[in-house]
Amino acid sequence: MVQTEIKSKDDILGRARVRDNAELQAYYDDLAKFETGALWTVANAIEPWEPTPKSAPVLWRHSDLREQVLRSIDLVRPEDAGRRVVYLRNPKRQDVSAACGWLFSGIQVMKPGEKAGAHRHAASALRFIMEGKGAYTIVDGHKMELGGNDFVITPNGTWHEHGVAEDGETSMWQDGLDIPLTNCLEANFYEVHPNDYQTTNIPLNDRPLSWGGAGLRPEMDKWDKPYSPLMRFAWEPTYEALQNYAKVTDGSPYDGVMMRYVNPQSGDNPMLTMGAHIQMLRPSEHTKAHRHTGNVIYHVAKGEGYSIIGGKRFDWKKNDIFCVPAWTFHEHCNKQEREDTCLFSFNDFPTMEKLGFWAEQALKDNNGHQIVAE
Ligand code: 1HN
Repeated sequence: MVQTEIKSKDDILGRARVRDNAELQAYYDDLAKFETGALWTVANAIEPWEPTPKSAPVLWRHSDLREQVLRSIDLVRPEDAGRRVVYLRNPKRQDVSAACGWLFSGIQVMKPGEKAGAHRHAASALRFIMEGKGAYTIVDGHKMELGGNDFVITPNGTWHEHGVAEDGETSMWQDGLDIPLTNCLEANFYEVHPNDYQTTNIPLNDRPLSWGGAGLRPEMDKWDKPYSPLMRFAWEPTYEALQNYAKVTDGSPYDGVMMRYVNPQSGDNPMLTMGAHIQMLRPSEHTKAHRHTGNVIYHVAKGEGYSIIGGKRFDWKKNDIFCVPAWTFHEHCNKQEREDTCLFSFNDFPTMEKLGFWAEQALKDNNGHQIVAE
């Protein structure tokens, strides 16, 4: 039968457009008996015209979550839970426990004197500190103290444990992991430390003390690992760098004043699979909309504003977390007229770039701004 009637965007030469009939159905049934199928029955679904993200844009409000996270302290011990984490569940990614795309995120809480044991896994992890005093993490024997808005990495395969000093305060941080990605690729391993906790002679804070000097490379610190020798990026120098950069740049029309956390030895991303940014929106700054491959999870580090993501407005303030799924238009706005606002974010861009999947597009219509759905 000759097909002439155009039914959809897919009904063109170069797309699968075979109409069903009884003879074909019988053929498909026979193919199925041998664990096979006709490509043209699935071709359009596995070859979308452009990325079709499964994740929904979501805002997780600190005002909702803080109390819920604190409740877990009296309900479970880190020794029993492994990690006392309330994870952020994307309504459309519950099957893989992802917050967005193939990225996991959660909020972890520990009280003074608590210690979560050492383990390692193929997935990479990062943390952004929200509140508390005396928190620390130990990564392959390198113990680092953590303060508010510090960013710390746990590269794949490194032993890691966390705790809060006896004289510290209950501490909370956001965890970010590529564990859904690692599981999707069927590459995850998990191991518990044979001695439960690491023992180390390495001086406290040796990573930031060796590599934290801007533009300075420690001559005697030989580092041949594929991840950053600077594992903790403290907030004060980060914010100072942003403020300085803001003095001499107009910034990006899509991201404002944006800086990437990098491995100071190589200039590459701090870890192989995940990247991170800090960005500043100046008073009343409203960026233009763009979209790109790769998923992003944002954490409001300072101030308040809103983002329009996929045509929907999300109003946020300090310690709120929100996500921008792949290939979804997004723009950000600082609602404050006198103060800057800062967004920390982490992403899967290094994976996208290494696989050759990076793509980016500006919104052309409506002067670069989305129309907000009511
Ligand atoms: C993990 O190892 C940590 O080390 C936190 O603090 C969250 C979520 C899934 C798998 C491993 C941590 C995690 C995790």
